[in-house]
Amino acid sequence: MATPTISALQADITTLAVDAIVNAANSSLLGGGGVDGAIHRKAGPELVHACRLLGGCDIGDAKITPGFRLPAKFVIHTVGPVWRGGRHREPILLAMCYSRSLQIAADCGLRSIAFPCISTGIYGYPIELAAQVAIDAVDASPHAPSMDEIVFCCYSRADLDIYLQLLGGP
Ligand code: AR6
Repeated sequence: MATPTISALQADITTLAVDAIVNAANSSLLGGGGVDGAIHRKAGPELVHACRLLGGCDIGDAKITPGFRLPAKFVIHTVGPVWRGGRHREPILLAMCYSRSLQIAADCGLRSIAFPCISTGIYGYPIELAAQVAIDAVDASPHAPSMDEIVFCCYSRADLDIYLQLLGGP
């Protein structure tokens, strides 16, 4: 299988016309602030109706819905860990968010996926540590090779700079 293009960019993830965008949700899957709020606003009320049928989601797991009014065809909702100092399985749970999302995308035959910086906003995970976990999890995923394009979508320039440095970009 071909190697996917793995890149980082600065954007509002709700504008990306990829097969799936990933949502940094909470375990209720019924919406919230941050990127979750932005995704629900843009997708429209159909999204919360679809999420209600999913029965919530464990930390480190992921579930898929249509994208409704988003340019992305699907939303993969995952629940990152709350940062509690780093010794409460945060790295493994965060890595699971990326690997489970890729597994679901591959199972659904999707070819392009964009991730936000899961857990690094309201959940307080330090961005430098989270970005390394994210890159390592994607590299290690057996499902990554079935993708054409994997995007790390950063909301701030500072977050993008960290990804570009870790990815060895300019
Ligand atoms: N596009 C891309 N990234 C964004 C956008 C956007 N439109 N908006 C924010 N970000 P957060 P978490 C970035 O707080 O830490 C919600 O209430 C943001 O700058 O959205 O996983 C959920 O319901 C940061 O880099 O998610 C949960 O309760 C990243 O997205 C809780 O927040 C993640 O920040 C989840 O917290």
